[in-house]
Amino acid sequence: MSTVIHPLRALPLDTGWTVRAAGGPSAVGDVEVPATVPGVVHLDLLAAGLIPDPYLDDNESALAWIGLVDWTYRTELAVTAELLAGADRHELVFDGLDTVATVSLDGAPLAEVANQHRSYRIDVTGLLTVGRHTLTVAFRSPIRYANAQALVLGARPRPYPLPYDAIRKSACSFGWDWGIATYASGIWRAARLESWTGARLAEVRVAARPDGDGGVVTASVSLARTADVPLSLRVAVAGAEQTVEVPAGAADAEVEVTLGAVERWWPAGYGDQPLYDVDVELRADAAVIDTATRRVGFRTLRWDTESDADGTPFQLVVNDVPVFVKGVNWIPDDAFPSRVGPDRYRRRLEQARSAHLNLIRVWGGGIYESEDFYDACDELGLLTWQDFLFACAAYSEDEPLRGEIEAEARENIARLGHRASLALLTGNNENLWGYEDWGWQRMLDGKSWGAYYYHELLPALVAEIAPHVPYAPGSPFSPGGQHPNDERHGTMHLWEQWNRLDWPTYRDQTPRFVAEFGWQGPPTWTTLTSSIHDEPLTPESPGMIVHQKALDGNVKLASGLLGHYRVPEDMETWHWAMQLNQANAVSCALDWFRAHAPHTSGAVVWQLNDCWPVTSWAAVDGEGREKPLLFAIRNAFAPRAVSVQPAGDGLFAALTNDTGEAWSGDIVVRRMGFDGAERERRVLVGEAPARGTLRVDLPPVAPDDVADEVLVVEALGTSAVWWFAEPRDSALPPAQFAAEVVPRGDDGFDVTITATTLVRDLTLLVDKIAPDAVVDGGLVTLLPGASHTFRVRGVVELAAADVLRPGVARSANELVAAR
Ligand code: BMA
Repeated sequence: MSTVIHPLRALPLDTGWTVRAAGGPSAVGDVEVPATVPGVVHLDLLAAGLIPDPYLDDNESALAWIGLVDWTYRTELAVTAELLAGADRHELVFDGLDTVATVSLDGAPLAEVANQHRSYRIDVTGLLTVGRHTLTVAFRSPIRYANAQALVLGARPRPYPLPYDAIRKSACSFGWDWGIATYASGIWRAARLESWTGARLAEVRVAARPDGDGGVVTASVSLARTADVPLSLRVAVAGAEQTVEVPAGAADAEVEVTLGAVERWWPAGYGDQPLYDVDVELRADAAVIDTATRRVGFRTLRWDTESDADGTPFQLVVNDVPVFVKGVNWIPDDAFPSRVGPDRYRRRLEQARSAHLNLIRVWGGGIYESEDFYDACDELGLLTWQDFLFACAAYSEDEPLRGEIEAEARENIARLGHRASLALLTGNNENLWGYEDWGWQRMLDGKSWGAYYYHELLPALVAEIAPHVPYAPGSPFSPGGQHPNDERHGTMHLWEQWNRLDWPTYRDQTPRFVAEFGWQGPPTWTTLTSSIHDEPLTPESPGMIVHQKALDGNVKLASGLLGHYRVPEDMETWHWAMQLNQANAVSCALDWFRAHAPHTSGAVVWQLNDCWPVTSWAAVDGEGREKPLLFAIRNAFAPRAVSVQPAGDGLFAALTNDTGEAWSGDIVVRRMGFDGAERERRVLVGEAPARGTLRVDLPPVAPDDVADEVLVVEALGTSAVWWFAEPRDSALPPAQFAAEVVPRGDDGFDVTITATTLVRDLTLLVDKIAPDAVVDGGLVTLLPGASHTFRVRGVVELAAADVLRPGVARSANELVAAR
């Protein structure tokens, strides 16, 4: 007898939802409001006009009650005879529930869930009859649940008050040193009803590897079945295909497809990103009953951690080419991540790529991002480094956490393992370091802290599910078993400069790989003033303090400024000074780390993005506007860059050439007065190999007046300036320059600035001209008589007067007393 098997059908459950408070201190009573799925409660209350925008002023504390409330979502499920016909299994599928909830059908509980980081599938076969059914998802207060669980699991160390480590929910949703606390609840990812017969693809694991000029794709699937029928599995990629028979009863199948010729996938800056669709079909008789597609790229990738004379490198090698990692750390792009769709991911990641970045580290206190994020990374050549979701805290190894962590890890390794961009999985953020240095051991008193996850469970799961993906137990981590944050071994996080020392002390360290370091600065002026309405607005006014989450943040901002600039008296100049100092700090570090390649083989800036409007380490603010820091990264990571660095009593020039072509030529070294007069000129010759760094000792220089001279080094088609004195101790004159604007049709305006005086770090804060305006660069130093052309987009009209308006074209000069 042959069974007729119908293809899997999916009915989206994205309509008709409502949500209401079901318990706890609701400030909106138990009113039922329409709910968006996917989404969270805050966004529904906001859409209903019941709460103000959480991101404005101090609405964060005014809305903290939301996290103490139990929220119940409800919708009606209209079941038709057609829906029931031809399927012997019906399942409710939730791609993400945030977080602790009971799912019920017609009032009868079906499942208890407690993990934001995984999906759920609930069998409702036999419960569905023709007619209307009520589906509810009743969330419990995440704060009250986490507190109760912390009592059950035992107290453990962490740097923030609430026990985010006792619940499998994005750590930063409880607040972070850049993040608003939302304690959100909701059906935060898609939900659907799946109906199928016989079998479906339960898990699809794909791997692609180059093989000479060709490539090999392996697809391994796990099946869910209701019937012991024979099946076949067909896998097609780039015109080649293979089919295997899957005997009745078999739960797994594997297909290998060999391709004669494939193009290699490269990280940004090293080549193109050709991607290939792998189409997987499950068939019963001749009929296709389930399908899946995974996009792959062909590249080899490894991290070289073979110890050397200096310690242990952490050198990325792609397609046998060593890659200097130009990275940024990534946090959720919105404190309500359900709002972030493909366009927003793409825009943010294009901003990253425009700054010559080639790696994005998805930090462990956030989320596993959606497919849209990793799609964009694959397409843009942005390597991804994904932390497993543990951050800065000790985690219990007991149930229910233990089982949940295994389930979420399995699911996400299988989901992401095929990605061309996926370069590294790491066990956690800073937990190995915390265990060593942050006084945890006394507090733990022998209790578990997560070592089992980082050293046993996670590496075993990676080896089982995606053995081709590199794994490291944590960040920072030393591969040879040394202290996890040892400068000589593996990855390092550098925070002392921001916390305690000043930024020139980055030059006291030559780590093998910097996975985190950064400096704070306020968001763009437009973002700041549209989210904080203090009157008067000062660095310490109430809203500014709410939107500054770092421990002693403002004190560190001020003390970090003093070595370089005078403290400005007015708010708008304070804002510029802090943004500039942030950019200067990161420039200093990046130039230094890059100058030491390949001993230092990568620098990952903390952090690319923000999740709301806040003073933070980000380069792009919470409304997506670019801070001067992004220009600093763009300048420092240019494919060909020169910097001047101190070495003992002297100086050296570092010529970094990340292009595939060697460079040779003159290295022109000029000592110049601030007035533009050349005082001394030396010409050296040198060769910067392809993908290499040349370090050249500069002849001794003896400035006549350190406050009034610079050293300019020209090579590689670019140049660098060395300042003998900090700006505040220098004779920088009030900046004088002229602006000329030329329209470029649909492509914005060219703004040419010609300097009369020396102008240091000229930057156009174009958001002050129009909120959506963008400019292609900044932090440009011009010698007297020199000019630079910026491209400004996102404005309809632009005149020189707009650019010369107070507060728009800014420089370091104005933060220095005129002499
Ligand atoms: C590191 C990160 C984050 C934090 C950042 C700035 O510790 O891992 O936890 O936001 O520093 O303090």
